[in-house]
Amino acid sequence: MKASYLFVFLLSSAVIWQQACVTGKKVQKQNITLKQAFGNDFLIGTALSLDQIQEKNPEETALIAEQFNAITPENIMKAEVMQPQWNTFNFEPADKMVEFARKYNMKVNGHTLIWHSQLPAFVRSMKDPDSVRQFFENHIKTIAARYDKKILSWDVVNEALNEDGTMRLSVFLEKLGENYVTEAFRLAQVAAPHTELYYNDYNIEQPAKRKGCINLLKKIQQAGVRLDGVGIQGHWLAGKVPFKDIEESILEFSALGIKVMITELDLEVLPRNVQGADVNQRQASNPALNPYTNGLPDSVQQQLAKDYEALFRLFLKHKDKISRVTFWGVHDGQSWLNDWPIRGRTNHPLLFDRSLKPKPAYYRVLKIKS
Ligand code: 9MR
Repeated sequence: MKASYLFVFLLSSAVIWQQACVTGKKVQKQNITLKQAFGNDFLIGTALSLDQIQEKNPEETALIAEQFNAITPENIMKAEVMQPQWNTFNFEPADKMVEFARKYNMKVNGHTLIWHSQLPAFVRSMKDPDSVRQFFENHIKTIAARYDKKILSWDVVNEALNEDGTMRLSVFLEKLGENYVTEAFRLAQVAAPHTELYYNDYNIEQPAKRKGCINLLKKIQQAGVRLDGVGIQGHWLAGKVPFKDIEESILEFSALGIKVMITELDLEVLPRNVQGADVNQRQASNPALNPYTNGLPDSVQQQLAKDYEALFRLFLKHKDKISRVTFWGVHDGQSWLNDWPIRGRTNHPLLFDRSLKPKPAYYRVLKIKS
C-alpha cells in the first residue's frame, strides 16, 4: 500500500473510532446511517429551516444528505410565509426546498395548509365569514396545485383539536363551522390529486384526544373524501414517553385504513409544566429551569438513549403500519424546544448535538439494526 493511501486509511479509521467513543464510553462502531438502517422499514425524515434548505452550512448539508431521505419544512410552507398578503404568494423558499429534495433524493411532506397558528395578519383580523372562506379556498387551491407531483404529501390540516378531543376554537371553526376540516381535504384532493393528504396533531396518542381525532378522521372518510394518513407529532418527555398510548394509537389509527406517521419527533430533557406542543402556552424563565447549559449529564443522556431505542423498537414492530418517522430538527441547536415553553434554554432533544456529533441515542437507535 502506498504511503499516502496508508495515511488516509489510518486517518479515516481514527475518525470512525473517535465517533464511536461517546461520553467516554466505547460503543459499537456504526458505519451505516439512519436512512440506510431503516430504509426498508419507513422513511426517516427531519424538519429543515430556511438556512438548511439554502445550504448555508456545508457540514449540516452533508449530515442531512447522509442521514435522512424525507424532509418537512419547519416554517417556510406555513400560511404567513406562503401568502403574506391577500392573494400575494411567496413561492421562492418552497420552490428552493423542492429543488433541495430533488438534489438529495428526498421526499417532501408539505407542512401545512390549514393551521390556526402562523397565519398572515390579514387573516387574523378578518371579521366576515365570506372573506375567511375566500382565503381558505384560494390558499389551498393555489398552493396544493402548485406542488402536486413535486411533493409526496401534505399536512392538510394541523392541530384542529383540543386535549379533550373537541374542536379547537380557531378562526376557521368560528367562521366556517366544524366541517372545515373535511372541506380542506376536499379542496386539497381536487387541487392535488397526486399528493397524499394527512391530518397532523400532537398528543393524539392520548386517549381522549385520540378518540376525538378518530371521530374527525371518520367524518372525512364518511364524506367520501380522500384521507391518506395521520401524523402523530411525537413531542414527548424523556423518562415519561407514553409507550402504551403510542402503540394503541398506531393500531387504532391504522385500523381506519390509513398510514400512520410520527411527524415531529423530539424528547424534552428539561423541566417543564406543559405537555404537548401548544405554541401559545408559555412558562416564565428561571435559571433553575435551564440546568444543562454545559451539556447533558450522563444519566440524562442514557435516559434519552434508552427512550429513543424503545421508541424505534416499537416503530419497527409496527413498520407495516408506519410510513415515516420524522425528527423535528436535525440537531439540538436548531430545536424549537430551546425556546418553548421558556425562551433561551439549552435543550438536547434530538440525536445530534449542537456540534452535529451523534449522541449515544443515535448509536442506540442504530444498534437495533446491527
Ligand atoms: O418548529 C417551529 C418553530 O420554529 C416555530 O417558531 C413554531 C411557531 O408556531 O412552530 C414550530 O413548529 C410547530 C409545528 O409547525 C406544528 N407542531 C408544533 C411544532 C412546534 O411548535
